[in-house]
Amino acid sequence: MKFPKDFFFGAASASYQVEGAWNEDGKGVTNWDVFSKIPGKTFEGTNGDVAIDHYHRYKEDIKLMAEMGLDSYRFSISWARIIPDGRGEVNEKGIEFYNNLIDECLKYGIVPFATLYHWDMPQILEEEGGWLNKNTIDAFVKYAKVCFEAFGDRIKHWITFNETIVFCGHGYLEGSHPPGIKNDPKKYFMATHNVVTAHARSVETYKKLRQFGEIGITHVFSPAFPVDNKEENVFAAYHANQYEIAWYYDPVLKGTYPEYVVKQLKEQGIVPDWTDEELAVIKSAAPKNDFIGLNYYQPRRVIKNNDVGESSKQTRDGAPGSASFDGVYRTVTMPDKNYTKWGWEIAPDAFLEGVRLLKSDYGDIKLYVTENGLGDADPIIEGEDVDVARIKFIETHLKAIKKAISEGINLKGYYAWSAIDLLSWLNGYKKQYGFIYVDQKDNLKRKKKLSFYWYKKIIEERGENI
Ligand code: BGP
Repeated sequence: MKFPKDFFFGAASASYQVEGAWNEDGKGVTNWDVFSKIPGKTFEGTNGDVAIDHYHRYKEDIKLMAEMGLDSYRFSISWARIIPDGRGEVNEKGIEFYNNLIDECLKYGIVPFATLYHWDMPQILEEEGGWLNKNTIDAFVKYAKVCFEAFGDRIKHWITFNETIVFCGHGYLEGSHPPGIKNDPKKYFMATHNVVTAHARSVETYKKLRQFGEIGITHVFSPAFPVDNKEENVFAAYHANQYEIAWYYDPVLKGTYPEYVVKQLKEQGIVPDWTDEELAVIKSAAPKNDFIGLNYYQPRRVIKNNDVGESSKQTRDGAPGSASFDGVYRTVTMPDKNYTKWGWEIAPDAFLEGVRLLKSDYGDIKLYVTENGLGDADPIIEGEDVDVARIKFIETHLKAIKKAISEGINLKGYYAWSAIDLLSWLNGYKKQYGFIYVDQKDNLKRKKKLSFYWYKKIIEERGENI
């Protein structure tokens, strides 16, 4: 079987992780420009000031993507390039940059898939309370409208937010992303609700413009599975999925928050401060949401947390081994599973199981895998990046996607993370994901990896031999 004709074989990136040019052409300072420079916050103090200089080298990069045969490129727009102070004047130079980037994609027939918010927020807004301040919702909707009006003639696929659970969880529970607040569930839930509201209002705004494209949101897809059939562990997995899947997917797809979570938040006095008007727009926008983007890296294997009193104990970024913020469950590693060098489980089968569950909960909603990939310190042999492990990783995940499609799951595209080696938020440049190698020691020179040639062939054959 070949993948369907309208299935996108793509690859992704995010503005802060690739662009650099942090203070050029009128761009405003972002929360990440500031946060990454606080000593100890990022691996070896890396930051996105230069990143991989995609801002100046986008033509070269897109040419390589075209050579690889990408159907589509997912990138994000930096809010602070478009509206430097978050809510005021539009920066024409910022519009010009993304116009050029989009036109360069279209020149090669690459479909641009844009994310409006991949975590870099104008610093001024962050200082005014960021996602805790309801004015940020108005500012975001204005920014979204500016983008729809400027680029909507050519961009027909929009993602509002990337991984709300990550930037809110790291921002207000773990303190490892801006604004660096630790263990504050009240703020965490408040921020998530404001983001959901901003998403809903942006969907309404987009549909009113009648540009006849599609709009959705990208969520982390990390379904929880109990380690065994013990009732307490089955319950732990249920609880995890209510808080980390339903809390994010329900308002976008069903228009309401999950009762199970709302009830518990009420009991703890940490229910977000929401208005009837906000709840109404969340409800009215839900049927207009066109798709969900899934960022799938790994599932979670969970058990009941017996370490009473311990919560949010952090392990390495993203690796299993920590207790949930409420101390109810914990994620664990299992001896019979495979893990990456950074301790993330490799489990294409869990993806398949997860999307089957998603279908049973949410019906036939259109899905894209908007991120999936292997973070590795690639082997370099005689100057060549021979990333065999990445090929294997992507191949097995594409196989799972193919199976899902054959079962009638509405999956319309796959975006490998990432198109090109880039800056990892907390792991610097040593954790690589790309098809294209970027030589940090030689003027950021681009070089094709083994996976580049492999993915090119997969796309040419439309995945027939997977
Ligand atoms: C996702 C983010 C990406 C990217 C990826 C890999 O959560 O959306 O921006 O960073 O994870 O993460 P890491 O670089 O930490 O391995």
